[in-house]
Formats: sequence, structure tokens, C-alpha cells
Amino acid sequence: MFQPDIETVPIPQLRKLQSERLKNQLGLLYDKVPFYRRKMDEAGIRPQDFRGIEDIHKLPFTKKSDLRDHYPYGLMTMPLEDISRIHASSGTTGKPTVVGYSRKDISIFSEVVARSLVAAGGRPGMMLQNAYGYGLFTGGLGLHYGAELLGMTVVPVSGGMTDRQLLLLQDFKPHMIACTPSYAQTLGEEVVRRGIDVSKLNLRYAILGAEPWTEAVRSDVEKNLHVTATNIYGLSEIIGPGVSQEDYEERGSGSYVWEDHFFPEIVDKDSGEPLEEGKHGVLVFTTLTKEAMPLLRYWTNDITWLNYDKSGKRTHIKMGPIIGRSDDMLIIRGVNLFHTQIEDLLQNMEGLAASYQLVVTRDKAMDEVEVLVEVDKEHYRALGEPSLSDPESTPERFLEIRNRFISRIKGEIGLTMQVTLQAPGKIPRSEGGKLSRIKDLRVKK
Ligand code: DLL
Repeated sequence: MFQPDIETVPIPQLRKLQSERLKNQLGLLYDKVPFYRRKMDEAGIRPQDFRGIEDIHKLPFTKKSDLRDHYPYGLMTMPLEDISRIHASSGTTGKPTVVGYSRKDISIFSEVVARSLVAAGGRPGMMLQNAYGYGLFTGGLGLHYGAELLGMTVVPVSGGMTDRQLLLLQDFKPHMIACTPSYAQTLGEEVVRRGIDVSKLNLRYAILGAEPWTEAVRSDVEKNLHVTATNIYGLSEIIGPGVSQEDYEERGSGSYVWEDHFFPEIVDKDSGEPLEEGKHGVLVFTTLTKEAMPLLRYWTNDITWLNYDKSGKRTHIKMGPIIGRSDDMLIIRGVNLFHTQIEDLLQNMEGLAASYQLVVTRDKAMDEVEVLVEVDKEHYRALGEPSLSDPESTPERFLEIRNRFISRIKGEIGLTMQVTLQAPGKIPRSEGGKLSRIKDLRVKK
């Protein structure tokens, strides 16, 4: 562990620390940020009377629109000349969401990333190929500073440039790669396609995040790149990557949330009421140690669960994989649908690959989902690379596979979807960053 004392701190002690830190954040926000002072006044909260973390649900939520309304610097606690870095995430509505960091914020950011890298299998002296984008996006610089703090050797290649990534993997021999899971899929496929001998690479770990992914993609990446792949989660508003991280020996059981810095809650997406452990809902974070731009109960829109894992190495709470963002949820004939549910069903589907896209259309009043999914390369080759565009020429074996997938979707999700098989390589790939798996043709321009 990078900071074993705090990563294994007993829960009562952690609560005490969280309470002290939260009270400090409230004081700071009350004094320095008019928006929060007004919110606290409206809610009748006086920082000096606030009891502690157990009262967190009394605090108001902060939404992305609050950040937008105070664009670009309105939620900062300090004058601009004291801010040492600015990051931003591209918004869907034009203006980016801006986040400021003090020197201390950067140092905490580096610490939580260093913790995350260790949990992912990284050790001082190992080499990290950092294929997250450098720039306003927090992935590149976030992983970079954390890896340096840990004592890794960083190769700051940034995202994309697949030829160069593959060259570096072969010649520089990094032990670990950091990128989005969809880009790790791209790299894995290219390794196989170009006949690169994976056993000659030194790669052992992949630290993947910035977009939802499931076990189907994990198996794909682990198989093609011969790595152990773990999930790193985060968002710019809270700090960037390193808000939570899965341990490489506890894969599949959730990611440790670094609770001494970011206090997580799960709330009901409609009522905002806190939900009990294990229930799916909206993830909400309160920063506990941020200086430049602390946020109270930030509504991430991400849907997951929280759970303490008594058998884990660390004491901090775990969060599940993100099944999607509540604003990206499709509602198809009354059924709520996240694309990760389809991805999940692809796991262990013999004959199909983990490359897919959902195309949503509206026919009169009815919404339809077509699942484009690639067939597995080996099956495809074994059947003589047939045309798949015409059911007449599609081999019986593939028709069976397709029908099996249609019934699986119907059985698990309750919706009848059209499944269209595609030849390997036909579906758009990640070229370095986040990949959109949904093509929504209902949206009128
Ligand atoms: O994506 C920070 C990051 C960089 C995380 C590198 C991990 C690795 P934003 O661009 O602000 O920040 O986007 C944040 O991305 O609210 C989630 O919806 C999604 N997201 C991030 N990590 C994961 C993950 C970075 N591991 C938004 N699983 C978040 C699922 C993720 N979704």
C-alpha cells in the first residue's frame, strides 16, 4: 500500500477524521464562496454548529448546472493567482466545466493516484506507459504526477497514435499501461492483428477508467494484452482519476473509495434520499480536503452501489462499477436501459466479440434498439469469412449465435431487440479516448 496507515484506518477513527475535515470545508466555503454561503443560510446551517459527517444529508446538493452558472471561476475559494492548475472537462452544451487546484490539491491528487497505482499492481521502479490524454483532461497529468510520486518511470505518450503506442510497448517495455478500457481493447486487437508476440512484452498491469466497462471488456483486454486489468474511477469536479480504485487481487468486488478525501453517498435518483448499502443509486461526493474548489454533495449522475467489504485488504468503502450515467440512460418502451447491460450479456457468449454498438431509432411512437455486435474472429475465420449482411448467406452457426443472444437479451432485460452481426473490425473503435457505444438517431438536429 502507498499509505497503509490511512488505507487501513479503523472506521471509527475514519469517521472522526471525516467529521473534522468536513467542518473545515464548511467553514472555508461559508467564508469564501458566496454561492455556498447562500445555500447554507437557506438550509439554516452554521458551520460552527455542524455536528459531523453523520449530518451530511442535511447539506444541499451541488449539481453540474451550479458549476456552469458560476463559470469559469465563481466557485473558487482563492484568488486566481493562488491557483496552480486549471483542468476542464468538455461539456455537452459548449462551455467546459472548470476546476481549479491549489498546490496542496495537486499534492493530494498525486497521493490518491499513487495509492491507486499500488492497488492496481504498480510498484516503485516499474514503468508506466501513460496513454491517457494530456491537456485539460485530468487523466494524463493526474496519472503522471501520481506515478512520479510513487517512484515509477513514466512514459508520457498521451492518448491515440496506436503505431507509436505499440512501438513503445515493444521497445521501452513498460510494466503497466494507463488508458481507457475501450482504447485498451483497440491496442489488444492491434497486438493480435499485427502478430506481435505478447510474451515478449513486459506488460503486466492495465489501469483502466474514464468510461463505463464490464467484465466482458476486462476478459477481452486481459486475454489480448496478457495483463491484470483494474478499474480506476474519478471525475474532474472532485479531483480527477483516483477517487476510487479496484485492487488487482480483489477484482470484481468493487473499487476502494479514498474516503479520507472524498466522502461518498448513494442517493435515490428521484428523491435524493440516501439509500442503504448495496442499493443502486446516484453517486454523490463531498470533498473533505480540497482547498481551491471544494464541493458539497456533488451529484455525479453516475449510477452504482457502495458496500463495505470485510474481507478486503483496506477498510475504506467500495463502490461498484458504474453501470451508466443517469442522463445517458435509455428508456425503451418503458424499460430503463444502460449500454453496460448489453455489454454484460456479451460475457461468455460464445462466437461473439466484446465490440458492439447500440443504435436507437424511433418508428412512429415506438423506440427500437438495434444491437450491432461483431462475431468472434476465430469463429469467423473458421467459417471462411462469410458475408453477414444477408441472412441468406449467413452460416447457420452464426444465425444460431444471434438467436441465442436475442433470447438472452429478452430474458435478462425484457426487451426484444434486433441483433445485427458484423464482421470483425466493422464497429468503430476508440482512437485513444472515451468511446461512445450508443448511436441515438432519435435526436433531431
Ligand atoms: O474521466 C477522470 C478519469 C481519468 C477517470 C482517467 C479515470 C481515468 P471526466 O472527464 O470529468 O473525468 O469524466 C468523469 O467519467 O462522472 C463517469 O461518468 C465517467 N467515468 C470516469 N471513470 C469511470 C470508470 C475523468 N472507471 C466521468 N467507470 C464520470 C465508469 C467512469 N465511468
